[in-house]
Amino acid sequence: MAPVIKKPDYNLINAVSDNRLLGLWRMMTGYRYIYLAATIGLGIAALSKTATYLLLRYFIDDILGKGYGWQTLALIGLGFVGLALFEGTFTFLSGRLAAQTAEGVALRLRNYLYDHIQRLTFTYHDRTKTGELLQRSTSDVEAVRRFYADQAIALGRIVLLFVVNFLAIWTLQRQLAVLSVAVVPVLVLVSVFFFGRVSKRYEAYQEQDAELQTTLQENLSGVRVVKAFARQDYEIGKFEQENWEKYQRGRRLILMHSLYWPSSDILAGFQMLVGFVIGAIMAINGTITVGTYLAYAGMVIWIIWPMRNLGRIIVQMSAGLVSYDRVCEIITEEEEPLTEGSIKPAGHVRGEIVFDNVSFAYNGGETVLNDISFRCNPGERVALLGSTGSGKTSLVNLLPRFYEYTGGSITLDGKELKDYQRRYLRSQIGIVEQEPFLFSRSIRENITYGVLRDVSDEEVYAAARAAAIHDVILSFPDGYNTQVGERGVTLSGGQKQRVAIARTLLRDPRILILDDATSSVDTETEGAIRQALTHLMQGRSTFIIAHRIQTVMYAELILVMDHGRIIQSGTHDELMAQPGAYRRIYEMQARVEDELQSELQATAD
Ligand code: TTP
Ligand code: MG
Repeated sequence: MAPVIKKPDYNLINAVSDNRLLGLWRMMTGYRYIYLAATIGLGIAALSKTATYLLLRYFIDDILGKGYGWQTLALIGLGFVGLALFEGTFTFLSGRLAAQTAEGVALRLRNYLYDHIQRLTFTYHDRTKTGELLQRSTSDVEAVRRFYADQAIALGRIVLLFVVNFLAIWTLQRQLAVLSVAVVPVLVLVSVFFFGRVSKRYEAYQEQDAELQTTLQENLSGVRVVKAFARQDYEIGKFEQENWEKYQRGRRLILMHSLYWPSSDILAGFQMLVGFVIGAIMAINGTITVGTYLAYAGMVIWIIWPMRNLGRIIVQMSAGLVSYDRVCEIITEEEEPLTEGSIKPAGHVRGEIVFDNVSFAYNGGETVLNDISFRCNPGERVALLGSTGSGKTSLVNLLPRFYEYTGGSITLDGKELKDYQRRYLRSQIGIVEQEPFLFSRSIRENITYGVLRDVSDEEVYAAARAAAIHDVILSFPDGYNTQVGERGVTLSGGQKQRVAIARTLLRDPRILILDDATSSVDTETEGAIRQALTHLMQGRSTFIIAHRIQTVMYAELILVMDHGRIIQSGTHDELMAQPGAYRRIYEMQARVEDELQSELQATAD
């Protein structure tokens, strides 16, 4: 079955908002009732706790020593047990429901981000570090998850405990109630003060974390280069420096936390002390009963301690909010519109391509292509030859609309390329990249990558034969099931290129782009591939980028490029008939071949 590519059912773009709390609220769509249930569970738990203290007061003041029978005492005992069970059960339920919400939101967020990142433009990926994306898709999502699982629910708990216990004390004794919340405004002020500071430091910390991830990720991908250049010490030093910076920023962040704790502790402790003492005096004077005093002492703890936690929660929440912003930055990044454009023919393209005065610049930079004009008739081969950096890759990258040309026009079958849907175009164009990438999957999976139908072994073999890789694959112990290591390191460069050629051929594209596809292959194998391709290229418009004249000489049109311009064009014979770069390259390569031949002769003799 062909995999159906579908967007996650929920579009998170709605959740992007300058008001972060509103955004987080929208992100909860579909889980709000569960979260509401979690809050209600909390409320019931809070009520049970308070009821326990009220029962205690009733027991001491109205039952104890008043000559009630054992039945009454047993009933009160049952009441205590029941309330404790109630509280425990609902605290548990509430935690579970909150976790369900948090995990659900995080799951959706991760899926969405992954999906979204797949759809971003080449330009975005060019300018974004992989480590940054990794960090935001993992660590920042985790901070958002904790926001729902721990912080938001804890905040709800604090508010509920506060309200319930305050009201309960209020019914017992109003002055006491007012007294017991006297420092709360100060606590809140202190929390808010730290909140702002922690936000900033946390943001700096996360940024550095992303930096560290990038360093690590690049180092691991480039491990061969590092070893080859014996730059381990330098790389270790660089990592240690980044790590040290993270440590410093982490310390500054923790400092804020550790400053907050003692200040809130002092305030809370002071508050309780005063409450207890004044309550005790009232009890001694007879203003309140002993039972009321005990109940008050119990309940006031559940006002003050959670309040003291308020600061910590608010401070941690700031992490969730900052991470929310960082995640939103990816969400708001525009996707590459794959299905935008009016042209999406039902069948295949013919492959008539006309460049008319095309110019192009990467991302608003200097132009790397100028005045490019040529025509490729359906089924013809166009060869691109030119020094490195002359713009060959850039030119062919315009065809699948990886990047948009900035001037002139390109038409495909007579219609402007910009009007074609990208997805359609890419289904018609097969490209063998200059540096092919293989996945850490089996060779067969790599070859059939991107083919949305069942493929028979015969088809796979045929493609592999054409790429002159079939016999090599069979020589591996597991044949086509051989796993390709991370980045295909178990294959040689030339073998990777040939697997990539097979992968492209299997897709049977109408337009074929071979960007230096045989650069890592020896002359003999290249000859074999060229022969097989000659057959396969028939009926397809093909762009061949190569440095060897032998590879390009049979093309119907040869373009010689230099500094982003076409300096010569024509067939092999036409170009040979005139002085210029092409003939120079030809003669040079011929001379090298000759010298090689005669040297071989000399050694053989
Ligand atoms: P390329 O088009 O990559 O040059 P090339 O393919 O002819 O070179 P080679 O034979 O080595 O493969 O580059 C042309 C210019 O464009 C060069 O100055 C680098 C620049 N460039 C970018 O700025 N961003 C890109 O993504 C690429 C591919 C090139
Ligand atoms: Mg190139």
